[in-house]
Amino acid sequence: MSIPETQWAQVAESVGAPLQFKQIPVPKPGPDQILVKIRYSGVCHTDLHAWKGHWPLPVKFPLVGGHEGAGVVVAKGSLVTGFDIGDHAGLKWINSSCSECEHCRQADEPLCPNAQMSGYTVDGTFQQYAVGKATLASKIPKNVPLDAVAPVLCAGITVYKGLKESGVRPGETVAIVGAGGGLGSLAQQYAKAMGIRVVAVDGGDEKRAMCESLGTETYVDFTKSKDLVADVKATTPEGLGAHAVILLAVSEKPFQQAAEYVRSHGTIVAIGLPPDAFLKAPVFNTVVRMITIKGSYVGNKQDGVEAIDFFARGLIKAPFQIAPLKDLPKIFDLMEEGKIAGRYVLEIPE
Ligand code: 8ID
Ligand code: ZN
Repeated sequence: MSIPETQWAQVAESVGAPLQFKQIPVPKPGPDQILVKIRYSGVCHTDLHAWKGHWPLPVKFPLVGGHEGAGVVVAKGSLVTGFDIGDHAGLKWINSSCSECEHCRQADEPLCPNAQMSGYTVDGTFQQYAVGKATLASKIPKNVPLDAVAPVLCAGITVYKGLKESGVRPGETVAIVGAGGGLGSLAQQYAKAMGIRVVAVDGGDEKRAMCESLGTETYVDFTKSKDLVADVKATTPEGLGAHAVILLAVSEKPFQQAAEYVRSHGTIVAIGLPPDAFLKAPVFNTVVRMITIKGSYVGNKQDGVEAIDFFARGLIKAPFQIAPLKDLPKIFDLMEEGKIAGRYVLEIPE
């Protein structure tokens, strides 16, 4: 397999600078890395946060974003044993971790203080060829379509982990806030596959139609509801509230509101990362209703294996639209306006 010296990539020179679709060098894999010829890459709202410098964590510039990259292994370092040339692989948000700190030893590699993130601290998957540490890359079975599985590599794994972290059990009800977005569409599918009932919360009729097509029982439109708390509670058994709330929205309000419609003894899991936002809940109600509020951040290697396995068994079917890599700026515009129902997946030129 011949690997070129240069390749097409979407590059941001500095925070918020117009993206440039241009030729850059193809990276060479280090001893513990694989080089993946990316075929498809999902576009996550995190990529927009990175480009715009929304978070209190420095971003590398010039930056090639992207962390839902699915493709084919075309080269590997001398220490790599887990992949052969020609295998299908996924590059995810956690591109590498130290393997030696307590978090890594406990298989919590996303918490490693020295972790590198694809499309944030190292170049990601909005390019034809990208590198990642082999032991953190995902194996993708050959019969799994690379376009549809791309969003699973961040969105799918993250919501699957979040559902597990919530402790919600089969038969119970989860409120998914931001259900019409990329993470939300996958969260509905994982919840359904896990036997969990869903109240979808998002805005607009296009997202309503998408949520209904995914089999959600109820959709609460935050742009139309006059009393969101009452509307969410009314859909839950005995009107007592959702057993768990998965917060995926990119706005602060639901992060303050969830404590009002979560069920007593229920759990709120914050996953969305709106800039400069705070979680706030009244101490009295949190105590006397025994509410748990926690964060959840991507997933570890095993979460990745399990989430991809759900997909490979045909249990996860979330809508996605395909666009060429050169259209990334248009997709970021749509995302910023909240106009994307589900996920966009970029087709990377051969
Ligand atoms: O590991 C993590 N914690 C992790 C992993 C991946 C992504 C966190 N994220 C973060 C992203 O950085 C982003 O902040 O999750 C958030 C959602 O990512 P996404 O699903 O890729 O974004 P999207 O497709 O734009 O969907 C967001 C949805 O939120 C809805 C929008 O309508 C959209 O459908 N929404 C908003 I904005 N305000 C809402 C509200 N008040 C709302 N839905 C309900 N109520
Ligand atoms: Zn992501």
